[in-house]
Amino acid sequence: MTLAYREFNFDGLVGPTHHYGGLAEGNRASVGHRFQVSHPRMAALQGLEKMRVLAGMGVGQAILPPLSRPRLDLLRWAGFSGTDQQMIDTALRQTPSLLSAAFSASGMWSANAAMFAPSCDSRDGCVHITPANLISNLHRSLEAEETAGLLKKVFPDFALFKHHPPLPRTVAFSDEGAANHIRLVGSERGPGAHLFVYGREHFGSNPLTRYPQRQTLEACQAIARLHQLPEEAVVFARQSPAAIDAGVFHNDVISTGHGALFLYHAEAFSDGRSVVDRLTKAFEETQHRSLCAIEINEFSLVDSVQSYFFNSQIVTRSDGRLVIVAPVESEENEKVRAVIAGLVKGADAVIADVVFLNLRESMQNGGGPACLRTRVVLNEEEQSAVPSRLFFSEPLFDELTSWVKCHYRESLSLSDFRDPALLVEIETALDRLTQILELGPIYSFQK
Ligand code: SUG
Repeated sequence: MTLAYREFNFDGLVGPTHHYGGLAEGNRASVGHRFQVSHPRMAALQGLEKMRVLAGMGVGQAILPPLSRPRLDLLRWAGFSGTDQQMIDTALRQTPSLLSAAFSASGMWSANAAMFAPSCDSRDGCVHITPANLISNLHRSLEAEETAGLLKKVFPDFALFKHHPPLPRTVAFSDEGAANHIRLVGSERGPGAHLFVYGREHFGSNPLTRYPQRQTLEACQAIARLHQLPEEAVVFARQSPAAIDAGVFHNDVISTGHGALFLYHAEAFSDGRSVVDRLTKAFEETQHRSLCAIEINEFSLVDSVQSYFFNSQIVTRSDGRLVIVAPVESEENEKVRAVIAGLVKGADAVIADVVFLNLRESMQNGGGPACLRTRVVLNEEEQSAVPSRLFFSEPLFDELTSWVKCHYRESLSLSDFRDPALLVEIETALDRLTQILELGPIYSFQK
């Protein structure tokens, strides 16, 4: 019997402490908005609206709850002592960035939560999940263990889902999850072909870059092995140093793909010609059809980072046509807008339509549409093993919208972290959320 597979976008729900810490070096938006006032309520509503729009097109949509913040254990590790309140006050005075790291809502960018391999792709027929260790940034490294625990709740049948631990926390295995991975596939039943993108080779020589090279080749190779992907279906590619220095901190800021379509900027990769040749060969040999690889050179790396065009989501709507879901920043950039218009022009265009979404609150931290979701391809048996409330529905959207409006602050700045009422508000909100999602206690404060 051939199983039907469906791609789901699991979007990270924006957490109540969404703020701008300027914590991510090499991510221009993050650094550029350091300590500016954020709007958690609006951020969460913008994220929910994206889910509603995608679900409305017939795209598989599900939700991942936020991680619990603040992580006051970080402050204790760093030598602060006294009551929670005293630690927060002292940290704000002495090292506001560390305090910001403890409160970071960065788990919302679920593209960095993990890498997944569908069961139709792996040799053992299991769904493989490796949470990202995210060691390149302190605030993000705090996510790994919690994400691993959360994913075990979301994908609880260990006969179907193989949960690997995050890769060892060392520079050799620096891993940022699915943001550096693209699965391309010729038919919905799979198996697919896999592009893994890295910035640095631990056991090799590397070009000098001003900004961090977050993903290593060794991490990519380890995941391809752990996930039991056939060698002929896997391609490893190095990001171009020029892209990293233009602010391309993850590959999903400079190339993207869906189905048999691969869109990439001319300067995305080192030796880009060879990358596309290798990918085309791997795709054609494993999928028995041709890859539609479209190179974009009509705008610069700078335009790519400013517009976040490549961080659009390309999705299949219910009539089987592709739609590109782009951030409004792409519409505002004239050159990018012209390229999009060209892509969707004509009845036989590869992409049928474009939808622009306002995700500015997340964008101001460098998180576009594709950062807010991770793609998980599941067959029917695997879908039924996921807690059903996590799948998007209009009633759930209404409930979550009221929940956000009731519990989230309209605005936040760093000094608000001193307000003891905020900690109570967060716990009340997250406690209520686990009831709405019917997940039982998942947060440490609930145990
Ligand atoms: O890791 N920003 C995130 C953005 C992640 C975007 N994800 C993908 N491209 N898939 C990062 O750089 C900023 C947090 C702050 O500065 O407060 C931050 O972590």
